[in-house]
Amino acid sequence: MSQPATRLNSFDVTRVREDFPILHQTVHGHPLVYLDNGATSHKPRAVIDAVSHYYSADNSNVHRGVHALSERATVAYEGARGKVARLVNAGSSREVVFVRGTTEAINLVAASHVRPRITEGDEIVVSHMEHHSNIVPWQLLCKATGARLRVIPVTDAGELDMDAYADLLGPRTRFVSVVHVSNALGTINPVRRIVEMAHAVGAQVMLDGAQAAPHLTVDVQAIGCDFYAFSGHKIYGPTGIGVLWARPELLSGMEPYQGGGEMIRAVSFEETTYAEVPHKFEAGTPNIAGAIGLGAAIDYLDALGLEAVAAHEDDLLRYATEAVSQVPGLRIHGNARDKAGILSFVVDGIHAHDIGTILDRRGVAVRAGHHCAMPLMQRFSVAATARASFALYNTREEVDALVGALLHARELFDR
Ligand code: C6P
Repeated sequence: MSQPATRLNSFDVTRVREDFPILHQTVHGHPLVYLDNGATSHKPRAVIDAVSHYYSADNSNVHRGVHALSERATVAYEGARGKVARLVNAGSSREVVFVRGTTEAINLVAASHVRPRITEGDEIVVSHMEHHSNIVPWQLLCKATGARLRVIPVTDAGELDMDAYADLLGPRTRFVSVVHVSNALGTINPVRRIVEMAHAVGAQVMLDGAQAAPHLTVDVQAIGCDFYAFSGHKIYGPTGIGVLWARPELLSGMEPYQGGGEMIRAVSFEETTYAEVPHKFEAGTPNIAGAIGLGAAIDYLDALGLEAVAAHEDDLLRYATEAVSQVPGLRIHGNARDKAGILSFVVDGIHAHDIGTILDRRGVAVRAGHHCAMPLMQRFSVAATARASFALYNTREEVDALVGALLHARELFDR
């Protein structure tokens, strides 16, 4: 396995880039500048090797076999759970459920925890900056139960209106589910306060950490939340693997999400008893290679040092925010005081999709669209934005390439 490139305080991005084979290619004759990390990030050699090693040396099902390969696979799979637990500072690895991704984690909590505890007239609070995966599961739940969805407004700067949040909370509030870092604005929400305020009225809180886990140090105990979710593929791990962290006493009291093998203790036609948490929530053969790859991604991040990574990304975001101001007619959406990793913008007279296409011809990959946050786009009266999202392997030179390509787009449209 390749050794990580740097250690804390000596973040050498040139060396780091050598760990990512995919970065070294040209697109339409230009060096690839990959700024679509919010959608998914690339994988270091260590992750690719870990997945490959599992399939070439250890491939077997977990928790079932008594033979050597199955034991090795189980150790690696459960080892990955322990790494996730340490990453988010969980009390124990039993608090970590492997799921497909953030979307499945939210659906699991909605179905297994909230739905059995909610009645008509109860309220669920989300915010106006949520990804669809933190809106639609709650809408489905409200439709089925008669509960009401309440929405925290977003200010023009792209921050949550915390006074309005305080006003929304009340005796009917049962559950609050908000995003830690917005995928369309980059805003870092004040999650500790959000949790404190919800707990003060007896409501529980889930945080969507899909865009936070790649950029911030997440400490679920310090935040005080009840549930936390993130996706492996956005933190340099494989697709199809994600994490639900939950307070152990809540997990124990939750209904199973799916039934099948792995999640049972004993089955008869009269009665089935369930396995201990977290296995109770992992029916069927899990994504073993995905979990092992995620564990390798966490090791990789750990070796680089999460603080060094965050500082590097913060520098890039500040540099980019300043640099894009050279582009005539460019407006940034999302000017919160606390931001991470994401620069969303529109350019007067050029549709976001055209920006995406023109940039691509220059080798610059950004996302253009509604970013699965249509209510937020409506809030800002735009159909779409272009979004540059940064990862630990991006450089200031790549930001310069982005700006150059944007100036080129401006020229084309001004002709
Ligand atoms: N956002 C983006 O380009 P999944 O698909 O389950 O791994 O993650 C869903 C999800 C949930 N919450 C937030 C804040 C997200 O950003 C995402 C995924 C990608 O912004 C793809 S739409």
